[in-house]
Amino acid sequence: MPTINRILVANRGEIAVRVIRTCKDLGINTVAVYSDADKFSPHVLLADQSVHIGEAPSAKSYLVIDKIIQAAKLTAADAIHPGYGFLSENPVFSKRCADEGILFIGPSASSIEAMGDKTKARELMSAAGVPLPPGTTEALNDVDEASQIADSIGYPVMIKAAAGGGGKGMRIVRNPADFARNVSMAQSEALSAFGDNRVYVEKYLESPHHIEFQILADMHGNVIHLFDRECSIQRRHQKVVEEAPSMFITEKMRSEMADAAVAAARSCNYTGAGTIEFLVDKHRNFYFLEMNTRLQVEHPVTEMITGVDLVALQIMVAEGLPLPMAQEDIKRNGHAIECRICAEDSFENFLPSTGHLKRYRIPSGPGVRVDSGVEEGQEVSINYDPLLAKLVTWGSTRDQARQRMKRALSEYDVSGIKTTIPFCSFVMDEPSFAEGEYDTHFVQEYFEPVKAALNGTIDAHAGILGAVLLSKSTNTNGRTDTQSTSPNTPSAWWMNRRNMLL
Ligand code: MV4
Repeated sequence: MPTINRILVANRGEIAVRVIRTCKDLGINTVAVYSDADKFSPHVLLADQSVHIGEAPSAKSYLVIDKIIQAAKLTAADAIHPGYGFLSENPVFSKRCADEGILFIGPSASSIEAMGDKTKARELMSAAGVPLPPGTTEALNDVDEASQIADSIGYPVMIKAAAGGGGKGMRIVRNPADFARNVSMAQSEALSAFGDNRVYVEKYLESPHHIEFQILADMHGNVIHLFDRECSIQRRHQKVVEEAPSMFITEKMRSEMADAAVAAARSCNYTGAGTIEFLVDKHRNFYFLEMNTRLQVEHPVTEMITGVDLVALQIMVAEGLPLPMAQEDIKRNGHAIECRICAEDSFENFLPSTGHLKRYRIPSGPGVRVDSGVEEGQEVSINYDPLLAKLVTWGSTRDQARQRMKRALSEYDVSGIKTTIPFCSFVMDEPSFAEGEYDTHFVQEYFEPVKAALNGTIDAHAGILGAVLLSKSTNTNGRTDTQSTSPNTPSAWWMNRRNMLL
């Protein structure tokens, strides 16, 4: 069994920092890679070693497989953690690591490939008995035949790119007369975006919930799930606020969806951490959407309610060790909410905001976790994802987590660039969120009208939302619970061979 002594983290920002922290907990050496723009970034300062890999644009640094492999060889790293984005779901990279004798901390190239092809994924899920939105599992060839299929599914339908995912290359068709035209447009869009013109058709679900399950699989056939996350608050297919557990599903559904998620992971011989995304319609029917073969941005909400370190477990299973716990050992405790703190102007269509981080003070206190990838004084450029940090709060109840989030957002002090902090404060105070009754139309339904009203009057930042942001939350229920109240008391098998607590 390979033992990992040194991990190269092929990423930057908050996720590189997140991974390095667990490596340190486990006594594993770390290597950071950095572009011209990241010479003094936190992930570089935190790692034991660092290797410069090129110019600021990611196409010339973080995305160049040869440079990452070269850096791993130079530093004698045994393994590479890809984080999310960049090379994390690139089967060529996973394969290259294997060929070079470097452990890729993630699934095999074949699992990544199978789930990256959305028609292939639908085929596998269908065979595994996982419910799918009605539609085709094969790419559309003949438009007339496809049109008949759409008729039998019933309108509205959605045309999706086989090579797409995450909302890229999708079209809603509400009317049979528009079908053929939309198929050919979708095909040419898919060809130019992905170099693959295959598209398929699905029943379009109105106002669904986006609910996903975290799974973990080892190389010994053990697959477990770590419950669900509600990710319905999105704008332009980017999640902004996530929480665990979902308020929408019943315990019976939770257990059915968890079984489906485990079956989905088994169907592609999955190993490592993965996420099965589902759409849940208003009648509470659930359908497989896609599988993400990486650690997700929103993984901390799962960590907060289960007390598990997902990165530590990714490393263990990559080494070939069996999962140190069984399904029945995974318990839920309390509620967690995550707000994505992005360098974006929420009031200008979430346009990326760049500049000098003149002031950057992060919140802390009971039930607060901040996974941040930037520091005061840094430049925020357009070269990378606008995610600066994730603010996560835990509470023994959902409302305690929400009150703590309001307090933490009000403590967050950023100047020099615009962030999604005021938007997140708006979400926390919006009654539909406070009640836990919202779906994927949240931003459209509740934020857009408020924004329009504000833009019609005064500077939004000095307006109502500014007041919300500045107001200090006083209600934390007088409780001082922190993560340490987790019931997941360590027992002997929770200790790995490094004698570390997971
Ligand atoms: C859908 C859908 C309705 N019906 N598929 C797929 C990727 C995701 N980011 C958007 N996707 C959707 N697929 C069917 N059959 C609605 C969406 C969708 C959506 C899903 C989750 C969260 C926000 C969304 C916003 C618009 C559309």
